[in-house]
Amino acid sequence: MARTKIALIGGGMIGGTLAHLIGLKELGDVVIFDIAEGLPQGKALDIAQSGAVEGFDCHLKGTNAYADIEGADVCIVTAGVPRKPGMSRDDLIGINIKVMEQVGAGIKKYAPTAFVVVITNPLDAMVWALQKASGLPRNMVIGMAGVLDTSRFRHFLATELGISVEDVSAFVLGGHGDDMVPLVRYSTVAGIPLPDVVRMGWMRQERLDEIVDRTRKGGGEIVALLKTGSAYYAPASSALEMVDSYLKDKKRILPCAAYLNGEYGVKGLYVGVPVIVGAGGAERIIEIDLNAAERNMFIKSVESVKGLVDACTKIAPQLGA
Ligand code: A3D
Repeated sequence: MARTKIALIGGGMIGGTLAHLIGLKELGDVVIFDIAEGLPQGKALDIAQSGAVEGFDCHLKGTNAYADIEGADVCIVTAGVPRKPGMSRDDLIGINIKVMEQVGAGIKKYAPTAFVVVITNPLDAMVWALQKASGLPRNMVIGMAGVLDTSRFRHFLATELGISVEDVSAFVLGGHGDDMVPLVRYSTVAGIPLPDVVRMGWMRQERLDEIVDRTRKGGGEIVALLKTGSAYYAPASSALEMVDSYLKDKKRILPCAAYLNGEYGVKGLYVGVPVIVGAGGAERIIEIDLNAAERNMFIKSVESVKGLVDACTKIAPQLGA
């Protein structure tokens, strides 16, 4: 039986964390590709040596050659630059669109049947660019953001209520920006919708509003603390939840940036929505009912994504064709 091969395109903070987690979870063998010479090789060797202590069998290779990702079952893309304090995700577009063009060409040539998860920011525009540049089927290219955003929401809620994070389920829609849409009505504590948690007197409405706001700005809070880059532990865990569902055909329903072809009234954009992730990649988009306020927030978020994609097509017109 062939061993699963996972290619990490970008071996920086998230790429290195992904490689270590993949080893610990024995999800597959790992190739770390990066343009920086020595970095992917050094990380691969370091993590491989942790296998003896942790007791995992995983072949790891660091490389500067795309040929080494040949035949990968999964590619996780973090190549590019992250935010520094004072920068928005959108400030990264000029550099990262060029990176997506290179990465797309590499994946097209060497791993055209892979399931691809994009993490590079600004996420909803970069996953669009990567799909265009690689020409891979749209259902096989998705973006990671919603799993991370919901994990932040769940963490804040569980801490506030003093309960296990396992009993908090959260729902986030829209683009991965500060105007993302945390859906309070569809988020629950042990099955109890958050509006009922407020009605029961367990949490004040103002406190819930503060948590929603903190979730929206969750990435920026970490950038301000770290000062030299952005979050990487939770983003890596979040991407692997999606990869795990693909590799094991679990059919988890996960919030992912998926290509919309009319769903939610949106056509031709990648936007965060609930998706069934299985062996067929993004197998089905779940359309939930939105009330007027939720729909307005969603439309605003989609407008932001559209603005970013328009900016991409100005820098790289060949992608828009
Ligand atoms: P970092 O540690 O800088 O790693 C990026 C790596 O990409 C570096 O090792 C670079 O050498 C490498 N790289 C640059 N250009 C290329 C290229 N052309 N080909 C191959 N490799 C290249 O960043 P990071 O790992 O902290 O973050 C990676 C990306 O993820 C950034 O764009 C972040 O903004 C983004 N990010 C997204 C989320 C989401 O939730 C969507 C969360 C956190 C970070």
